[in-house]
Amino acid sequence: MRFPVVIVSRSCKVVHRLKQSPFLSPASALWRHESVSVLRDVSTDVRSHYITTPIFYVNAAPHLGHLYSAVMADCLHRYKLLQGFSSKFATGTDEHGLKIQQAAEAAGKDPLTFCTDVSERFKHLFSSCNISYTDYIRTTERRHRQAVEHFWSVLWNKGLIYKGHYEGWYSTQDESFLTPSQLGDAVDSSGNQIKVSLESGHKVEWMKEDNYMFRLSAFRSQLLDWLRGNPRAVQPECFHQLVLQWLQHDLPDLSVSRQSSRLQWGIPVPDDPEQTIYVWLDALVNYLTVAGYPHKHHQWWNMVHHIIGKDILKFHAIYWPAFLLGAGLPLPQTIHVHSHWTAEGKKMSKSLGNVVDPLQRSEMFTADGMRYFLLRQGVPDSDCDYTDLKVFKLLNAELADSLGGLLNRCTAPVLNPAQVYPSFCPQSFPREQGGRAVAEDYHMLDAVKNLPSVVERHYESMHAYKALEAIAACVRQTNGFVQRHAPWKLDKRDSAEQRWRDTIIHVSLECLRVYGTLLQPVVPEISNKLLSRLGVQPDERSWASLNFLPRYQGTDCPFEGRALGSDSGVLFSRLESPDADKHEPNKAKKAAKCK
Ligand code: ME8
Repeated sequence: MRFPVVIVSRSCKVVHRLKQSPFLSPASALWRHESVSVLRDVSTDVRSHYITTPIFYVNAAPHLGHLYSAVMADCLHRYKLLQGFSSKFATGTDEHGLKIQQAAEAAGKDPLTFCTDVSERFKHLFSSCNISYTDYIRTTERRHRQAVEHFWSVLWNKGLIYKGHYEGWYSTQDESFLTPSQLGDAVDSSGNQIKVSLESGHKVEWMKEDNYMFRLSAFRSQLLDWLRGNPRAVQPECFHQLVLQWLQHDLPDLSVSRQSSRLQWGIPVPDDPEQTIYVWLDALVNYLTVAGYPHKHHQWWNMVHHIIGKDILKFHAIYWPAFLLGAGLPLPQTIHVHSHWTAEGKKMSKSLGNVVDPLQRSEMFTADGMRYFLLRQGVPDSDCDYTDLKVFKLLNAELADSLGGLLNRCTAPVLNPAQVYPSFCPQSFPREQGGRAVAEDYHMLDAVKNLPSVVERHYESMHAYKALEAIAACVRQTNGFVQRHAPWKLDKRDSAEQRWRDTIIHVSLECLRVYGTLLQPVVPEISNKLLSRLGVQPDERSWASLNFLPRYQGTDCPFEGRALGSDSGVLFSRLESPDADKHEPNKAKKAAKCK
């Protein structure tokens, strides 16, 4: 069997070209900036992207953090598709290991039935929230067992796994080995002194076993080279630095099996039923299983984006690349790390009883509402706090009032009795100032023209909150434009006034078309409703179809004169909360240092 050469640097070739904005008129050149247009080299457009979430433990019900990772990955996947790439998007459940074995015992169920029940709850949550995964993997599937067995055999045949002895601390809750410097002292609920992991707070136990070891120590310098040569391999930057810092220390070999007498619920080591494969090795290989490993993974194992929480960084940025290097497989393109959600300022935990149920919240605020909130308020670099009040405030302000209000104004029969995309009049809104448009209007046009490249940059780097902040600012500008010119006050009997009124609405609908297109990865249902109302057909919703306000540039607009869609319903219904108006509005968080 042949394996491809390890490719450690595979940055996508993108041709950047500075271009004069068509919206720059000489009269206003001083206060407007040049826009940057990003042109893709067509030879790279055929690349296939593969996007993954962690596979989630089935020991407990899904919580808000799980949905957050899935929504982030879904946003990236939908964005790649809109850009014309092919994209595979995998999520699923991690079903082996001691922790699951114990949870099934406690529930009085056989492990597989227990896993199936909880895995179905994840599936239900994801379908309720429009998580458009293309593959759902369960580690108890046969295809996965075959992939893990093959992967193990490759490492074994290369002499990277050897029979040894492990003695040290182990956290079952984290399924992780810890060094003494990672431990702290604590007292359990019965008053006993215990050792806990400093990072997770979970209890650790002393473990002493004969088992198989992976030669992790042999990969330290290769890992350092990979990270130094690929400064964007782990994002955001603070997490990249953290991994480099970890690698300054010795990297001991890693125990990759447990005695079957202790752990039965897992995949047996090939040719040694006395040992069960370590759950993290088992779990990480899921990414390869979905890609078609061991025989058909090449198309997808080429541009891999892992989305993970900060709690599992060590497994993904040290163990996993070391396993892949050992097996002679390419390393991921990017590991996108995000921080955690807390609830009312506290870590979410079953014992505190403050776990936010994402399914119940998505029923309360709608799926798009929760998706918008998580991506608008979630800042990957630092922890974010969840409260229901923040959700009410944000969704009412930005989805119901600002975006919904704009659509409603521009499509209301009183202003648009013909229910069409009206005509643009170049004399009313000329490229040089001198018509009815004022300086702020040109400024808005520039902002909307530049918006796709701004949003593209932020979606690429998984800073959706910055993309949404930029869109929300443009929506406010367009509302300002309509308010400033008050088209409802223009004289209906005067044809020049009518042309100007139609132009105001045409420009506003063009802005809305851009917002609807760019918002598709975040709020697919709302975007669909908005674009359908504007009469934009499904094949006119891609990134390539954006072409904002062509009539201003002197070319034809395919929408001009077209009938609006018939669904004139409310875009997003205002949410009612008794406390919502008592508090000051919360501003979206800005990027902060990693915490
Ligand atoms: O670690 N805020 O599964 P897991 C944000 N099975 N995200 C959170 C979060 C929070 N408070 N809590 C959890 C496992 N997450 C392994 C993964 S992958 C090969 C194996 C999200 O059920 C976040 O993505 O404990 C975190 O990394 C993941 O859920 C952990 O899920």
